[in-house]
Amino acid sequence: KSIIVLFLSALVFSCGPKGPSLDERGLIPLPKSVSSSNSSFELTSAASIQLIGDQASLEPLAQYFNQTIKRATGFELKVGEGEGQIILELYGGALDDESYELEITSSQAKISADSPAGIFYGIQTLLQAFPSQIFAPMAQNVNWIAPAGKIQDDPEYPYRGSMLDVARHFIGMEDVKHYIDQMARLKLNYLHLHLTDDQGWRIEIKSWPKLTEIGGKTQVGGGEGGFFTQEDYKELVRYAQERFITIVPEIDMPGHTNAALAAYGELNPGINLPDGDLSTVNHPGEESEIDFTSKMITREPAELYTGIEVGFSTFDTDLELTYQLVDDVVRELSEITPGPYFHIGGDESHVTAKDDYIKFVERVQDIVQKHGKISVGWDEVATANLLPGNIAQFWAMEDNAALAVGQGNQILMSPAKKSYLDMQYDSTSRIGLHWAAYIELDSAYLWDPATYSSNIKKSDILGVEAPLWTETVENRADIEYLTFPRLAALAEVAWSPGSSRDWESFKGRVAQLGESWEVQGIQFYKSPKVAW
Ligand code: TNX
Repeated sequence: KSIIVLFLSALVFSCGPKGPSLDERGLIPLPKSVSSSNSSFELTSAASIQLIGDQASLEPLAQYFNQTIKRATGFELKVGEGEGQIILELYGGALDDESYELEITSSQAKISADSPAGIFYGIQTLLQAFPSQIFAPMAQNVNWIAPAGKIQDDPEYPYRGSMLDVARHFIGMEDVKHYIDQMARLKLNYLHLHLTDDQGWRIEIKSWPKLTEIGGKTQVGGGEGGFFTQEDYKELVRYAQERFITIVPEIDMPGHTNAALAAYGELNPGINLPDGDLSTVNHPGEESEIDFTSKMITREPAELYTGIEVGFSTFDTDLELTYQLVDDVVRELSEITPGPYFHIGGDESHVTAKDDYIKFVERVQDIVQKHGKISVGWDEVATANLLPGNIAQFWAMEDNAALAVGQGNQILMSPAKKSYLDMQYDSTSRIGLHWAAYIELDSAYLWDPATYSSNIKKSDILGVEAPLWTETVENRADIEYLTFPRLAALAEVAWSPGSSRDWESFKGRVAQLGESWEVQGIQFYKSPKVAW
C-alpha cells in the first residue's frame, strides 16, 4: 500500500501542475478565453527573450519585462532574435488592435499580437501567471513557475481609464508614476489628470506664469500645494507612454476656477449669480453651508481657497481676456500632449448663467479643435451643442448623457455611484466622501456600463473611467487605500465582457492580486468581502 502511495505522489509531483492551473490564477482583468493544460513552465536565469518581428518596437517591451522581474528574480534575461523561452511575436497589424494571445507550454511562454500594446498586455497577463512575489521589490526565494495553457484576449472598451485630482491635494511625480505602474498592471490605458480646480492650478503655463506662482501655492487644508512644470508633465507623458497609457489633461472651466481668479484678478467677474442663492449649491443632493458671496469682488484677485465646497467660482464668459487665457492654456498644453483628448471640465458651474455656460462651452470646444484635440467634458457640457466626435463624461445626470447621445456623441462612463474612487467603502472608512454612495468592492464590481442607464447603449460608450478626487486624500497611503482593490474591479468592468464577469470568481482572483499588492507594500483596503 505504501508503495502505491509513494508511486502516486511521485506521479503527481513529476507531472502535475504545481499550484493552481492557469484558469485558477488571479488574472485581472479576466481574459476573454483561458484554457488550462496539465503542465507548467519554469522561468530560470538561463532563459532568454526571443523577439520575432520589428525589433525596434519589441526591444522596449523586452526591457520592460526584464525591469519588472529583475528585483524579485535577480534575472537579467538575454534579448535577441535567437531561440528563447519567452517569445514576443509582433505581427505588425493595426496599432489600435489591443488583442493578444499568450501560450504557455512546459518549455516556453509565447505572446503574439498585432500591436506593441497587445504584446504589453500579454506581458501583464504572463506576469500575473507567475507567483505574486514576482512583483516584489527585493530578491525572493521562489521557483518561478507559471501554469500552462492558452489565452486569447482583447478589451471590451477602447478607453479604460482612471483620473487623479492633483488639484485638491497636489500629488507629486513619484506618486503619479507609482499610480501609472499600477494602472498598467490592470491594462488601463488612459490617465486623466485633473490639473486645475478652485484650490489649485497645477500645470505651468508659460504665457500666464501667475497661474502656478500664485494659483499653485496652496491646497485643501492650507498645505503648500505645488505644480508640475511643463518638463515634469512631459516626463509623465513619456513615462505613461512607455506603459501604453495616454494622458488626458483637464483644465476645469468655467466653474472650479478660483485658483486662476486668485492669480489674475483682471479675469475675476466677482460673483455672478444667475438666479437664487449659493446656499443651495454643492454636489448633487448636498447643501452648501458657506456663503461665498461676501468674498468675491469684481476684477480683484479672488482669495486663495482651501475648503472643499464647490460651485462658487466662474470665468467671466463675456470677457475676451478669458478666451485669450483659454486659447493660450489649450495651445501650450496641447503642444506637449501627444494623446487625442483635451478635457475642458464644465462641471458644477453653479454660478454661470445657463446661456453664458453654453456660449462658453461652445467657444472652448472650437479652441480645442483649433489646437488639434478632441474635447471631453463632464456630462453638463451636453447641454451645449457638442462638436462631432467630442465626448461627454457621464458622472451624475442621466439626462445630460441622453442629450449627448441624442447629438450622436459618445459617453465615457464614470457613474459616481459605482466608479468614484473617493467614495467611502462604508460609514467607517477613514477617509473619503459619500455624497453619491458608499461603494464596497462588490458594488464597484457589480454593474455593467452597457446597461447602467437606459439612455446609454453599448455602442454609445467609449469606455469607463474611475476618478480619484482628492479632497480627503493627502498622501500615497490615502491614494492606495481608496484605489485598491476597487480599481481592479473597475478595470475588469472596462476590459472583460459583462457576460463573463462573476463576483465569486473575482473574489478569489482579487485575493491573489492582494498578495502582489502586499509584496509591493501597497496599503490597500482589506475589504471584508474577500478572504485575503
Ligand atoms: C463632484 S465629479 C465633482 C468634483 C468633486 C467630487 C467629489 C465632478 C465632475 N465634480 O468637483 O471633487 O464630486 O466626489
